[in-house]
Amino acid sequence: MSHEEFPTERPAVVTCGLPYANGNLHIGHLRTYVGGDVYARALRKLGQETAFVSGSDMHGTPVAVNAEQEGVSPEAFALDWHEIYESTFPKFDVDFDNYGHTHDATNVEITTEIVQALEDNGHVYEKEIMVAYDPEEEQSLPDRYVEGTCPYCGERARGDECDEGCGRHLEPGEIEDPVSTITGNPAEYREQTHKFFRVSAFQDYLSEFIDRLEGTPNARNQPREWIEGELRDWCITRDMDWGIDYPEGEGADDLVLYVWVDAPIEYISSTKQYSERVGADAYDWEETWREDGEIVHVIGRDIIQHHTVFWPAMLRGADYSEPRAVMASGFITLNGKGFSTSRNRAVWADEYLDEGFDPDLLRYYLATNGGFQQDVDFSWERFRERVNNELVGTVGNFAYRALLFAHREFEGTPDADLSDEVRERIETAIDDFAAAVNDYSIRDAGDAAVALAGFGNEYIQRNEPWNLVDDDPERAAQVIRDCIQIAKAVAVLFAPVAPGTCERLWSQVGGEGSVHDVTVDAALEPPAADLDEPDELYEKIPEERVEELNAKLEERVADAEAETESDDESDSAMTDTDFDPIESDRIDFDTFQDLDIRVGEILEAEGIEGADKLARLVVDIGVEERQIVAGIKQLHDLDELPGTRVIVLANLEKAELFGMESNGMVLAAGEEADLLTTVGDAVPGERVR
Ligand code: B3M
Ligand code: ZN
Repeated sequence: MSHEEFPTERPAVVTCGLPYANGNLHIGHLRTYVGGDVYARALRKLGQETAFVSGSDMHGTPVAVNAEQEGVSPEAFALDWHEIYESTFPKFDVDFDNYGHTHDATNVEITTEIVQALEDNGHVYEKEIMVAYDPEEEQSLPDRYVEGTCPYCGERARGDECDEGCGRHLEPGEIEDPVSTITGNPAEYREQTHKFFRVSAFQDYLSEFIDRLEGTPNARNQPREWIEGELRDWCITRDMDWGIDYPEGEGADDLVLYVWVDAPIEYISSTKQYSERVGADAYDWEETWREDGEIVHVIGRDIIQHHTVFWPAMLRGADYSEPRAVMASGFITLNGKGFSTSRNRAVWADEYLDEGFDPDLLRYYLATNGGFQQDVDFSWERFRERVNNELVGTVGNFAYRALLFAHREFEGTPDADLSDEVRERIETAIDDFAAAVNDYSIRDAGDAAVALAGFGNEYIQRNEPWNLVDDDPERAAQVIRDCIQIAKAVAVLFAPVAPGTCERLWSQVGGEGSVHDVTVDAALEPPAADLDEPDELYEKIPEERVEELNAKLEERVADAEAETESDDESDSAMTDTDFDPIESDRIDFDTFQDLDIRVGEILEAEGIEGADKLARLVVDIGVEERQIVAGIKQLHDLDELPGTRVIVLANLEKAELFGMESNGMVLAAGEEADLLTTVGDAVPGERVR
């Protein structure tokens, strides 16, 4: 690591905190990934050689506990989510050079090597400790298998983190009044031998490290207290099956590594996989990780301690390079309240795209609606405001006006030299952009580009080229020539935040190749002489859309709450007569007509391996055969189903369930999924009216 300004001569790697492969991604999760992607692209714009990597976090109790609830193996469960994440990120133009996962061979190998190096270098010791144990289940209760009271702040906490209180990492045995999350019974403490990493021995090193660490101020300030206080050693083993085995021959063969050991190592493994793919001449992972490359970690602020205490000590202890910077994002709320997966209080990543919004709009919002370390709120109202005022009003409006004028009046870029005023303004924008990157502020980098477009609007307004074309065509040509250059510079400088729309703008100014392959210098290179007719980059969001989206969200939250309530009641109060009341809102006949309901015949039915409720059906609906995933695995004898007539909602949007496409819905009644059928001789394909 150097502390020279970017760009430096050394390769950089930008990493994003690994998402646990255990559930759906919402737009709040995307803040870190968009942030990392913008930062990696911005570094490249400065000419910095940069790899951008991440991967799925497959191990640990966050995955094991959720897999158990679904009744599937942690491996199958995590792999399914991994595949979903892998395909979701590119849809938001979060383009990792490599996206691996912690259970792949590269990570198992490098993790084993690093732990072995820590053992060999004398940084690991064995100790007998008391670990939580569930006597009824006869099993140890690591991490999320146990809850209780945080010994530091008194809040309710999970076994290894005080996520609602002081945010500290908790060691096994520390949590007070432990309760098993499996049975709800009080847990016992039992003695067990575990491996400990001697973090305490790195105190002097870490005090110096934290002084040189760059990034957002929270990542430097928050850990000081821990580093300068009593620095405790970390238990790096767990008594569970799911994880990477402790290296052989070290006396811990029945234990796996704590998830926080192999998770950050995936940053290295993922970089290595990238090198292996492109060749070490193109990118050498060892130069980065062994010879002081520029390592930048982009994370959520809840995992600062792991990245600024535990991880650098581990890197140091195993002779790897230390991070140059940690950028830790603030939290994100939705309409002022927390996102909640269980209460369906979220805007899901795929839902955002299904609404037909361009990913650049969300990227812009997430990257610039507050400083990276600030907490930000998402609301559709604010989203609309920012899109309409800044993307449509400033960036899009300027580019379209300038390019349309050039196309109509000059059929392209007029033959004139760039004015000094505009050259200097673009140079200032480039300097602001570079300063923002060196300041780890993606918001300022985005603002530098938008401010330049704002200047463009002001410039065109002030010079009124439309009034000059007849009287002073030379001056008109000059103004438009300047404006095309500004549009080109905006395409270059705004590309990290809005990669898709800037690629379009780049081609509208006649840029060659991809805007993502050029550096900031291209902002001042002459635009092409011939320009096609431009189209608009962004579209206004009407107010009704916001109302509609808010209503959808409220309805979903209410549904989720009603569901939890009825689940709570189902054991006691549910009787045969407890049916939902009839909806008071009537629908009109046209709305009913919108439903394309068909008679179908089941051709195949099989359980989906690993999923406890889902079955895959192939249904003939006359016009075509459909694959439909239905939650009927335990409710029907699947072998009996082929040949059964069913009723299918054929124009329901496609969904992906357990990694499988479900194209339509088989209608069924009640808790037991009693399948709807026909009593006469309607054939598959017939519409239900
Ligand atoms: N999987 C997710 C979290 O705690 C965790 C990050 C690992 S980064 C090496 O936010
Ligand atoms: Zn606490």
